Amino acid sequence: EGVSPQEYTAVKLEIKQLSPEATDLLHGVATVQGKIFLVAATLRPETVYGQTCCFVNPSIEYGVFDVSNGHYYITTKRAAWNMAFQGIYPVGDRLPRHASALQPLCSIAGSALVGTLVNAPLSVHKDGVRVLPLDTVLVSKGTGVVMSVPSDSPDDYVAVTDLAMKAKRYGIEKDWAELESIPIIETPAYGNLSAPTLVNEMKITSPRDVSRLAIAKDLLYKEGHYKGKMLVGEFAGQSVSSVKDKIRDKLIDRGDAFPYAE
Ligand code: A2H
Repeated sequence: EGVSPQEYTAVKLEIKQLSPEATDLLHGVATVQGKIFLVAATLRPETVYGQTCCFVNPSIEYGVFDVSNGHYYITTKRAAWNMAFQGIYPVGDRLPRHASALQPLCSIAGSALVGTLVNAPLSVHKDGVRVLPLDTVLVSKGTGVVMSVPSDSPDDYVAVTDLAMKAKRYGIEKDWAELESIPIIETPAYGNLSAPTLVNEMKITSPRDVSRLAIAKDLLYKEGHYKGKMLVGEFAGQSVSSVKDKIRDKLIDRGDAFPYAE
């Protein structure tokens, strides 16, 4: 991590149907009435078109936070606290003196969220995508919620492949990890499903192959950003570098995202 702030796009994944465990938990919290969102932090907002699922770390304790417009955000407490300083929660000048200014309405373990169905804005999967467990999701980065785009992220591709293969062990339905990846970005070096192509070329088979996944991620990030061309959506045919910010702005205008830095 460098010294300059990381500018994320925080993508709002509205909950369409809570998992049974999360339903029980939130049922008791009378104040939670309205729209609940899992908020995913991404550096590649142009990949929202290809979202096929959403990752949480089963052992992280997330919080449900009141945005007080009938909206509730689920993120790590750490991220919510950062967001409070960025004006995302209406705590005003109560910050930073009183740490209690922003408390979650309730806590919820990532494991309890698994199986929840969320809306993925602009994704080709209009019926929603599932929340799946991934223990490499860090509590110390972003919101602790990751939108999964297996077509363009080596980490995501290896993770969903592993989840589908060991669905029983993870306590998930196999189908949840197997929503189809459709081509969303074309790159000269790795074609139109660049992450699967590169991961298979490099013969990476395990999510625990962290060092080689980091290399793949680096290669693809550069290739996708500097040489990628959009294949879907309003900006199809244009270069990723020229439309990345436009797609981010579009998500923000639609109320599907907000800027988040840390
Ligand atoms: B990116 P950086 Cl398609 N733990 O979004 C682990 N990973 C996290 C995280 C956390 N708490 N929070 C965010 N991330 C992921 C899309 C994407 C991403 C694609 C390709 C590459 C890529 C879809 N997943 O990231 O360490 C999120 O995944 C490669 C840089 O802050 C986020 O962007 O640089 C990225 O890592 C942020 O990583």
